[in-house]
Amino acid sequence: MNIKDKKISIIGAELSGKAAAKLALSQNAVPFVSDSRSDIELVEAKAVFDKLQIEYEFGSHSEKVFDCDFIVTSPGVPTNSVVLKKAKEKGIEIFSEIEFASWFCKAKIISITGSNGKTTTTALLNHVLNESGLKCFAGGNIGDPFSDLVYTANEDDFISLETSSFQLDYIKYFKPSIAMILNITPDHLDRYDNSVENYKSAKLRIFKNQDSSDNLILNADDTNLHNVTGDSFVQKYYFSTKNNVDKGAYFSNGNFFYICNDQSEKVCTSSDLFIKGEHNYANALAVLIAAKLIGISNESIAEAFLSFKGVEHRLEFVREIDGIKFINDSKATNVDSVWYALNSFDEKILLILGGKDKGNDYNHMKDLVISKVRKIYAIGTSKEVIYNFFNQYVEVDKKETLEDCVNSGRKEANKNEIVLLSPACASFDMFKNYQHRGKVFKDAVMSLS
Ligand code: UMA
Ligand code: ADP
Repeated sequence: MNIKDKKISIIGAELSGKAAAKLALSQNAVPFVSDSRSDIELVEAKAVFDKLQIEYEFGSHSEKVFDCDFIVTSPGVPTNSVVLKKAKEKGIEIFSEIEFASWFCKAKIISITGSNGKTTTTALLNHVLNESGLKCFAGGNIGDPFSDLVYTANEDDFISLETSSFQLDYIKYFKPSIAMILNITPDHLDRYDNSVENYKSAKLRIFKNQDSSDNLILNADDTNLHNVTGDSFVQKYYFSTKNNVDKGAYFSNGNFFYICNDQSEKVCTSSDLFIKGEHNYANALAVLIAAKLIGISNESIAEAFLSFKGVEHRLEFVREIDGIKFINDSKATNVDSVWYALNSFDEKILLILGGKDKGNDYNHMKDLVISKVRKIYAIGTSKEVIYNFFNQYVEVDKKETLEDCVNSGRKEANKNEIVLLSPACASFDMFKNYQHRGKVFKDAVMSLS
């Protein structure tokens, strides 16, 4: 794609915006970055743009935004924001940052989406490929913007690309050689007019440009992913932790199997996988299919599964004191991920729940809470909703801070019980992000005597 001298307006000056602006510059285009936040909040971006002599405006989106050939938008900018609505009215094409980056990507893209498990799966796939001697880069929603990766990744390399629904909202030609949809459960409904269908449609866009030379990996256990491919010619593979599948991978009697052309083979066993829980078997099965399609040996897959120790803030063991385990699952920002967290333990749990609610339906986790949770500590702006919903089933204490929850958990948990931060909500009401929330939790746990 030749974008020399094209005027590109970039919305958002955080990770995606900075990376897209640098990429545009490297292609001899003329980027202009616009962010609605003030320069006091964007000190780092200002320094980057000043150094590279990239033009920008902070504080609001002026009419200058619309004086361009096209717009590249950051994932966090809502589709119904004034700036994007105006651009649409004016007939200006809008592309997401991953769409833009894909124009310049020589490496093979493996794009991973889903409501839960994206980061774990992206990181595990990256690990398996690198451990087996291939060159793979992980990026996208996981943290390093796709635009930053395209310089170093060559034709023979791979990009393990965590892809959010926000990033898929504005794709046009984006065409991964392998795509995965891990699951679809309600999340981010505040961004999709409270419509699960709208949210699902965004996720399904991942394979919209794939053809018979590409592969799509789907979760057979998720009814939301049944009969979704319509008349697409993409090669379909399925994974299941519950039943056998005709083509793809499944988990049975403690073993991981791969099946293709009616030939089924055992690849490895559950003891080869360090990360635990049924949800991680599902993530591993999706990775296994991609690895087999790429031609990685069963031995290499098994070895890499064992040496992958998981990702911070996902059911992360923090400390054990007097037989009480403290687990950080700060990344559990929706009800489904908490369901899987609760399902992963046999012990009784004191659960820290709450934050910024994105439209949760707590009915889905009610039964597991009744059977596994002894007490809930409710925090954040959703604490009243949580109290009102769960108080009839289990004891709920409303707390002001995460430190209060940790201190109470230490006092009130018995030996062989778990204090689990798995909040089912976003963190932004009390913290910078989920990483910050997880760190505050871990610091509080580490300072317990
Ligand atoms: N902004 C405007 N105008 C608006 C709205 C926002 O200028 O109308 C500006 C904000 O002032 C801000 C910038 O846009 O400065 C923020 O953009 P952003 O939120 O997209 O920030 P990035 O740093 O570019 O982060 C994004 C992803 N963020 C979101 O999707 C919300 C990061 O995923 C991702 O790691 C990063 O790109 C690199 O690819 C984070 C996330 O929370 C981790 N993702 C969601 C999730 O995982 O659930 C989808
Ligand atoms: P994402 O990037 O999609 O948010 P993560 O790998 O960061 O996914 O995990 C987010 C949360 O969901 C964590 O609490 C984790 O334990 C849980 N989780 C991981 N994989 C799955 C899965 N396949 N299904 C449901 N929950 C999962």
